[in-house]
Amino acid sequence: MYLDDTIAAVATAMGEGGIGIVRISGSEALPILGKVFCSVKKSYVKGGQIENDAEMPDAKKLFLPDATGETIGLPIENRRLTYGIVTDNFTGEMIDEVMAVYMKGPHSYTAEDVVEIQCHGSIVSLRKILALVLKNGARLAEPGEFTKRAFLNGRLDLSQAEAVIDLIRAKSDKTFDVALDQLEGKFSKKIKEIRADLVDILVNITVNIDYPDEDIEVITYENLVSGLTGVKTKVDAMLATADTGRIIREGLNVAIIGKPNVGKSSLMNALLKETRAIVTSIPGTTRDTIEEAVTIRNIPIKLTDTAGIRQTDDIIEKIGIEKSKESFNKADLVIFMVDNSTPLNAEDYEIMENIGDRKVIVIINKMDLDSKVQRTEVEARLPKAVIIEASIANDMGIDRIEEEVENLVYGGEVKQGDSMMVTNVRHKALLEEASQSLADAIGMAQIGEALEFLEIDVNRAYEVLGQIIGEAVEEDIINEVFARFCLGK
Ligand SMILES: Nc1nc2c(ncn2[C@@H]2O[C@H](COP(=O)(O)OP(=O)(O)OP(=O)(O)O)[C@@H](O)[C@H]2O)c(=O)[nH]1
Ligand SMILES: [Mg+2]
Repeated sequence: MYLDDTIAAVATAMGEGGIGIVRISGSEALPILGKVFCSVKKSYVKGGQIENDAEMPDAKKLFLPDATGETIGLPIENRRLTYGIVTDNFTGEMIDEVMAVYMKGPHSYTAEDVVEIQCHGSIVSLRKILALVLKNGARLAEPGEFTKRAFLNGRLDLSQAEAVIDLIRAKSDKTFDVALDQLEGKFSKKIKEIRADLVDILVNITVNIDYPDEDIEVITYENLVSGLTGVKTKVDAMLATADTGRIIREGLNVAIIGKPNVGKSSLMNALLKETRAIVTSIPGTTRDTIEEAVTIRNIPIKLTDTAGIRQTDDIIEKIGIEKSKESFNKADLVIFMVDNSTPLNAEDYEIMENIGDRKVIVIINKMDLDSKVQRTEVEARLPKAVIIEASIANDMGIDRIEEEVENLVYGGEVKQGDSMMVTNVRHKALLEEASQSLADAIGMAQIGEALEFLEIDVNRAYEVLGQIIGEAVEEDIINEVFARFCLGK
């Protein structure tokens, strides 16, 4: 990591847009801007030549985009958008009309000097300006490097930096909210609170090990067990949100499964609110799996409609059915649909057998027709399933289905408004490790193990929690010990 060089990149999406932004960060950001940007009207610089400088106030002359060394133009003020022209300082060619802003470090995104050039959002303009900035000494930034610098410069902690990526990638309101809270530091604060609890315990342990003869509070195993258990409870409470968090972040994989002609594609269309899949009365209409993204009650969902599962000699249908089974295996949630107007048969039973213990919503569809299927027949085979009676073609039961999807995701534990959630697999793994270390430490305290052994596990928990927010470890514990106890020896 070379923090002393200056990096640049296009900060907006590479496509057609009203504006596009080239971002520069580092000590050379402002000098580079000075070489390529001139804050005067178009008429002043054309082809690098000053056409009419009569109106330019002398005192404010600052930048000149040609190689003559002369300066002209209004000075760039900190955090103030300035209108001007970007001109190639090597060839004199005018590139684009832009707005430029300079954000002096440390009050900038990266905590370094940052310059952003807003040009017309064409790939041509963006490429040319970026190339020019690079030619003037900046280095092309690596992916995420601006945020990495914000972290290395201490403006964001690690989990906040990760939240930036989540924010950018958020596809649903909920994902966005969770990431925003994480960026604001609510998540880090929680981790810091837990670590502060651990420091208290660690300090006690360390002092008792190193200075047993000093006149200090003697630690009891009873206290240790209760203290550590308190911390572990908090870690576990965070972990409990992780499954929901992952779904919120990555989306829930939902597969609609059933024998042919039960109404799977009709349900797909109803949930998408568009006619995406072909619906006909011919069994075997859907031959390939159809995947679509949809947001149901703020939950991002990958919805898959599948080919009806049955015995068939048709080669294409056979392949489709294989794919149905794959979707079934991958799904976080299975929606199993049966047709109320025909008695359950071997095909239905086989699918039910395969569902076994998995999360499932059973839809008894076509309730508008004469009943040939009893709820109890399904209950007998899938005692844990949520069963919904519906008539998709008549728009009945869709609400209930959406409601049950939501219930299953939130598991009744995490409330909608609660955005303090573990959404990141790295965080989840570290929290699990912390929880395990704490469990080990508690176990040792319960049987009165030597403090030295306990300390290793408590330290480990403290360390892995620190890794979540990217904090340096050992040193702060040491500092804390001496600050509190004034041992001074
Ligand atoms: N009476 C009635 N008919 C329905 C209902 N829902 C769907 N259908 C009809 O059932 C037939 C099959 O619907 P699809 O949605 O194509 O069924 P599918 O499960 O996707 O069928 P395959 O793709 O062949 O596996 C169509 O004629 C639908 O109009 C319902 O609630 N009531
Ligand atoms: Mg279909």
